[in-house]
Amino acid sequence: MPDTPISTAAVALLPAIREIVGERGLITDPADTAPYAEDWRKLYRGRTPAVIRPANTEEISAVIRLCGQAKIPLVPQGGNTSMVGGASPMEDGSEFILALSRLNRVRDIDSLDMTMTLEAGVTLKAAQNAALEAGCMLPLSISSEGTAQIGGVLATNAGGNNTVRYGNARDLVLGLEVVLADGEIWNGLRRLRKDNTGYCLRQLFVGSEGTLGVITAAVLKLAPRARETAVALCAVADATAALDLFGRFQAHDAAAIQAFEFLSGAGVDLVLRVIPGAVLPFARPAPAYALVELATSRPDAGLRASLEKILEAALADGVVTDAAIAESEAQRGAIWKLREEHSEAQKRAGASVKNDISVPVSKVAELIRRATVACEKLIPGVRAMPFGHMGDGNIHFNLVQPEGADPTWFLAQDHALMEVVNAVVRDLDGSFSAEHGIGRLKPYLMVDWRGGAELAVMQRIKQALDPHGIFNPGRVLP
Ligand code: 2HG
Ligand code: ZN
Repeated sequence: MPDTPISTAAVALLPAIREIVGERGLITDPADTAPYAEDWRKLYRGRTPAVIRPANTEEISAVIRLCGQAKIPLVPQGGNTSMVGGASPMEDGSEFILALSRLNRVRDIDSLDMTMTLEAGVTLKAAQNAALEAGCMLPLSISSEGTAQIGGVLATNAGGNNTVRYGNARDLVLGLEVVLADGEIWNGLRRLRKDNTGYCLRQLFVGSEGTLGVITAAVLKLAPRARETAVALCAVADATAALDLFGRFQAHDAAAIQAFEFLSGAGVDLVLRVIPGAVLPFARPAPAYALVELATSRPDAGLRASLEKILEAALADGVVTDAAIAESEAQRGAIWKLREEHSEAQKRAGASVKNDISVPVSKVAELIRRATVACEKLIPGVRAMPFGHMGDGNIHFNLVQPEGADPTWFLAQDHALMEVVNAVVRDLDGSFSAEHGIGRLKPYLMVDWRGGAELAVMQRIKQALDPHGIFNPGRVLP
């Protein structure tokens, strides 16, 4: 822990903040603030004078007004599941954490409008369940959905497993309520499918990672609930074969593809080794796997039959070497477990460097092949475990430290590894941050990747909306 003093200016503000949020809304004991100040990956151990937990939008507005006047920065935080330190305070104790978790009401669900209005602190899982109870579906699914909260999901424009069909969080947002830097509340909770009235403000806040305003509530689009789902795990020789398989599903019935995920053999082996209860549904491990989920809201769509037909043809053509179709909810869960436990398994295997990258879908196999060669050349023994959302072109090109290597040494190689991976990404017209955002980890890359007019416009927007730099300073923009 650094021993610089916690910001005295921030501490001086605490009595006034306590007046607004009450005793229940303020955590100041360092033992209690510590879990909020550390990120999920334990890469950032920050400090904060206090975690502020307002009970409603009005309290947030009053707190922000106060912090704006005193120019004390705030780090908005939802479920604290960021992969890039976007919700972690700095080490110098200069920033408050603004936790949204007490704003946890689903305000309204309308199954004719197919919308839900909910507050920022509702977990994604709770939102999904509420939609299901109303006979609809919230079609956003990420591995951290049990903990991640709607505010953070929107502020980071989360993507996840269903982007191939429904787009990212951005594509599901119809309206927002946001507290601005001067404390004003913008109520943009409209439920309209068409609304061409000037600039689309809500989309400015989605993906801004808490640097432009604090999202306190949202209206999300819902989808019809699936009547039939079919899931299969397919053993393949490599990413090229997986992409071939994706093309076959797309050609047959693109609209039925709910998720199409790629898994490396090394990644699945690791899950099987370190995650209790993980089971491979094949007699032998394969070099790689594709996980496909089809879903439809149409009755009698014959999904299972089309899944079998496509897999039979792919087996006959040698594109797939083995396939396991889930026969029950339990089997479906077991297949998804092999996918969803990748992050946890990699965390248990020591230090890892994450590259959350995207390329045009047609280039995914080339990306994996070239980036693997480049990383193995740079660090012999490094364990490339690419996985993720092949159907939308987003791969988590994660690198686990060589067996027995010093984790601190390996983590110090992160920029070098990211550089060789990003050189391939750039060559393939991709992005260095597909769905996890920029956070504290990657602002330095913005100059090179988004320099010139694009970065200049972003900086002007930041200056206009947050003139005193109180919202998540130093994140996103360099
Ligand atoms: C996922 O797709 C998440 O599971 C996390 O985006 C990916 O751990 C990762 O790198
Ligand atoms: Zn992902």
